[in-house]
Amino acid sequence: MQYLLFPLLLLVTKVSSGYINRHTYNFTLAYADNSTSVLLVNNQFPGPTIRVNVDDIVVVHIHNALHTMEEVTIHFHGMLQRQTPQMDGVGFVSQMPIPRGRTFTHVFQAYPAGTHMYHSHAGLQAVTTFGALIVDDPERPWEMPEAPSGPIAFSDEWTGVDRLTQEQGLIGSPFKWEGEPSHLLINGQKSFVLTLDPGRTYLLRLVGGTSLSTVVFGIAQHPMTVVEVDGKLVVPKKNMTSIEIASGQRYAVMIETKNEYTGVYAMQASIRWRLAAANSSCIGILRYGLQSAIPANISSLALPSLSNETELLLFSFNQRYQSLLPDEKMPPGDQGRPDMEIILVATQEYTADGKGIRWLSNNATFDMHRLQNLSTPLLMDLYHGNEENLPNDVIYTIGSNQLVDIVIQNTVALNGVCESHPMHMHGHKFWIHSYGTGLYDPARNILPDRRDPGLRDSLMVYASSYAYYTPNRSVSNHGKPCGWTKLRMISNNPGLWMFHCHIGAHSFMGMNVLLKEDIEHLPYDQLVRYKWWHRNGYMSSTGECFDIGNSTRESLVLFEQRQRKFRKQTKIPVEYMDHITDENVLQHFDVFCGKHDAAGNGGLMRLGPVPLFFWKRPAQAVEYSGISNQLTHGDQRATDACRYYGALIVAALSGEPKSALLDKNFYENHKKWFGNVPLHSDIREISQGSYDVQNGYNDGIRGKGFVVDSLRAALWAFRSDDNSFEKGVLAAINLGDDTDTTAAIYGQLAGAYYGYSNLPSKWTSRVYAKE
Ligand SMILES: [Cu+2]
Repeated sequence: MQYLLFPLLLLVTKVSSGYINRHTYNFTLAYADNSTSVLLVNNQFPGPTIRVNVDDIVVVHIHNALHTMEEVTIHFHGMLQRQTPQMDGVGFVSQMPIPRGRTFTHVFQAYPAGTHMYHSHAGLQAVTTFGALIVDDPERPWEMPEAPSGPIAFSDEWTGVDRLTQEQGLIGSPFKWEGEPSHLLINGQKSFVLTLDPGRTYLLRLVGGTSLSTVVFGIAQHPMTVVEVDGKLVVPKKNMTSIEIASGQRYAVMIETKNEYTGVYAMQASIRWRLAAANSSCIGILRYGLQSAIPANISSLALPSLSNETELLLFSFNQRYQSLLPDEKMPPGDQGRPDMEIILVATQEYTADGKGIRWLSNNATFDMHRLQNLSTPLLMDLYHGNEENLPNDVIYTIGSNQLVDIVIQNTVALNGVCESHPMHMHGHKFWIHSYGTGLYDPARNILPDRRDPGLRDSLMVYASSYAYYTPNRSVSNHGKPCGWTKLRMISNNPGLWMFHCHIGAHSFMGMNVLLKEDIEHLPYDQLVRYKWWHRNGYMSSTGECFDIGNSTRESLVLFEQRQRKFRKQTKIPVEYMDHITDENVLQHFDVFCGKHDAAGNGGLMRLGPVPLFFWKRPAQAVEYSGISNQLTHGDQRATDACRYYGALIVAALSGEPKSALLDKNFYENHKKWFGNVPLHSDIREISQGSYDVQNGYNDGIRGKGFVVDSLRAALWAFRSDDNSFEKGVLAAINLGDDTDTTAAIYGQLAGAYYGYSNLPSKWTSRVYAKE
């Protein structure tokens, strides 16, 4: 019975070529008509649904078309952003917020499959700036149809209050509460009508797009079977008359429509866990086909029976959703214990002036205003080895591939009420290890309280005491412990990740922390991406790999062979093979796939991103420039050409004049960057000026595929371009032979030196797929 779901899933064996599709979406963010604060995606509410297959590449151009100074970002909620933490959409953390008139392009792999969402991660914009993101798994399709109208998204709405005024009040002195929502909405409507056929089984996707409200949802006489939670398959939970859906949570449920020609039933979403919201609910209609007439007085319809708070809490504590898939089970730890435990005590306190209010985690508040003076996002700072801007009181550093437990300890707020908090984790799924009332005890609350909890990315920290309905509430209870939740996760995704309350107001008032997770450069990851490019056209401007050199191709084929062998030895599941980040594991993998005599220019022509990434850390830039080459080309001359050229690009970015770049003592002048490791004599000769000749081709300069020739030719073009990028490119091309590569090598240094604005616009405007 437990594995009832399997007959419902078509388990298809993999026959495809592994072709990865690329999907492009254009999102324009602008205010709704006649509003200066209701922010919409493409003038739709909810925003357009993104729907792709698992592992597809998703490209989303986010354009800020606001006429005010308000900035925006979009977070893809539920996407793990493996190897793309810079695409997570958190302003000042993973990227700079997008200012007026500008566009930010997200490129990421759709993973994992399931029901997800996207929403603004700035201020309270997400009240109206969100939409569903559905990732299908073609190898595991649902056998039943989905509602033709698409996912069902819940949201709350404030009428008559301006969002910007709400934001000011929440962090102002004195504090002013945003107020309870005026309505709940289903798919943006007060009385949404869901039309289904009778006598069928449907899959409904439910998306918690609320900003404040936790809702409980049901359909009269249509019990639900929950099959997916936060995008992960769970052991089907049958006969649910109502489901709790907190902000940021997603569910997929099956319902059966009855065998009757016409039928009209009430759906209802009601607010839970808020004092002032007892009578706030939203009624929708389920009808069987257009032939079913909706009664004029819909209040005559019988309502579904929805769980109250006590029932919801007991359900979560005692009837946890469980993982369906065997490889998604929670590790037991060493005698129950993780490698690392973090306890976050959430408190609400007055600001120093006694008038403002903030949420704190372990006595530190993290509202985004703390970061507003940054000019680079924190993730970029970390990549550059610059830690001086990090808000260290809210950052928790975790090592690679650790079993990490995080406990969120709830406490009574300033008004004497314990609130419930739907917490959301970026970049990871986790297991809900245990729940408790009162105070967490690290010495006693060691073992999980349920078997095989499901993986998810959101959890509730309940008010298990001092809830709003507790009699004799008193502000003197402020700070008392009132319940906790413990999650367990594996730190297997390098990046800088938010963990925060998903209630918009609470996050805005500082209820956020950051997890900093091991973000060193991994040559293995670089090879994986080359492999994807070779096989699937990953990041190619045309969507496919065109023009690959022999050495590079042979190296990538060898890499795939080594991956297969490594898989057999380590028993790592195939779907994890491209995402290994554990350096302890990777030290047993030989990433140098280049032949010893491969001295072509393949490593040099693609070098640019490496020095650009590391330019603030020159020694690493030079070292990784060499390693980057060795992945596919084993000849020392090719490696040293890349080390030298990488150093030149770093020097150009650092503002050194052309005379310093072309100085015959460049190596001596930057010896530290090279770790005192000398250059091969052929490359040293070039660095000492062998390219410095008048007549190019007639003086022996050749644009050949041999790396020594290419390097010399590119530097000759740079030396003789009269400070004109256009002239330099043409000179490189006119040498003949491997024309495009010589020009590409020239362009890396010249582009870094002259800057984008000095490239000929007649060229930049015509770059293929430049967005
Ligand atoms: Cu909260």
